Amino acid sequence: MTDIRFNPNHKVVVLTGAGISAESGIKTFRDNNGLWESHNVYDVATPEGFSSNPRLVWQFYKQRYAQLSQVEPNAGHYALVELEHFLKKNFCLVTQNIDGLHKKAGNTEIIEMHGTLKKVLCSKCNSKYKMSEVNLEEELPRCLSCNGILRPDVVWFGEVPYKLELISRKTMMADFFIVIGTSGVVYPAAHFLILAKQNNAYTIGVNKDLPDNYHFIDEFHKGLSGSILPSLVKKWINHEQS
Ligand code: BJW
Ligand code: ZN
Repeated sequence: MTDIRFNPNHKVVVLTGAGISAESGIKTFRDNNGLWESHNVYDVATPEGFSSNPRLVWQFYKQRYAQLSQVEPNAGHYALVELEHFLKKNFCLVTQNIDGLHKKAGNTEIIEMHGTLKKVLCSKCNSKYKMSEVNLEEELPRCLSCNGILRPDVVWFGEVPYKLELISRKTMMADFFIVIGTSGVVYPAAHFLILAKQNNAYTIGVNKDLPDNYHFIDEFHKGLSGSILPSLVKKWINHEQS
């Protein structure tokens, strides 16, 4: 394994998935006890599911929103704050998570490619509101300006994720691309690792199991991100040997 060290001029892109929040108590999607277990993915995470049963979809996302007030970032999230402090503008954090834990930990430059649970979107006029401004007692929250049905501002299957152009650009310029806690099953997120490799980045994986797209990883660290990421980051930024 290469003994890599970052310097502040290195451009580093980090892509995180549900695994980084697992140790905060948020269930991942595809592990055995995953979130989707009692729900068919297509019922709760597609525009078609929302059209046919918006109440069920709202029930699902209200539960997940309520959970956010009870969870805290873990050591894996905080390690990425340390990395951002070291790299400053050369650090780019892309997350598929909608839980806001990277921001709560203290990262500032975060691209939430699958949206966020903190906002809602009008399905009719596209107005956006904070989830905290919405009356969640209502079964189907409504838009204040057009009375359309509001929906969580998240990206469902069949929809185009946010900021793809920006993420592609950052990825193509990266010296290092680090994928943490994502199964590599969902595209286009899974494609960024491939794009990074094609553009000669050194690619690093951190996961408790090998992801689907592991062929594109140069250096893999098997383990729980909350346990192993803090010492990896310290080593990468040369604070201490470990
Ligand atoms: C740990 C750990 C610990 C656990 N430490 N590790 C056929 C082929 C290819 C693509 C398609 C296809 N058919 C359809 C598609 C497209 C589709 C897709 O990819 N489907 C696949 C399932 C096949 N994609 C889309 O529809 C996307 N849009 C799209 O393609 O638009 C068209 C287009 C785009 C661009 C260019 C041109 C056209 C949209 C995808 C939206 C995904 N949305 C969701 C829901 C978001 C809202 C919500 O959260 O409710 O996003 S689905 C769900 O999956 C969520 C996640 O962000 C996403 C990824 O999951 P993630 O994060 O990888 O979690 P898990 O559970 O899968 O994995 C956890 C990992 O952590 C595991 O590896 C564990 O080992 C690990 N782990 N504990 C370290 N402690
Ligand atoms: Zn509206």
